[in-house]
Amino acid sequence: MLSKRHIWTLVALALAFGATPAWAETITVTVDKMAFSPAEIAAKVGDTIEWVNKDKFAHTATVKGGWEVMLPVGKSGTVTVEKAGTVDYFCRFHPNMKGRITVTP
Ligand SMILES: [Cu+2]
Repeated sequence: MLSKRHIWTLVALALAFGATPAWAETITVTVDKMAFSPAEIAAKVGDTIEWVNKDKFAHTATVKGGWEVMLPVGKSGTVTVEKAGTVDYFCRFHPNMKGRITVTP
């Protein structure tokens, strides 16, 4: 039989851990007015970057020789960073749109 105290402990654990591991974060980058904002972010290995396109145009987050995330109007896309280093990305449709992710272990 679970006591009230035990139930609250379980609720607290569920809130603390949520759906993803406690150490993994989601970092949101807004895409609007032909720019990534913030343009430079810091992340840790295992974190997820989410781009939310609030612009009137479709965009991408593209790494030369690497991954590409399509960002249609009003949509969002994610990438989970899996290794440490600096990742420079740009928009394939508007190559002057640039962003940088600095990933630490
Ligand atoms: Cu673009």
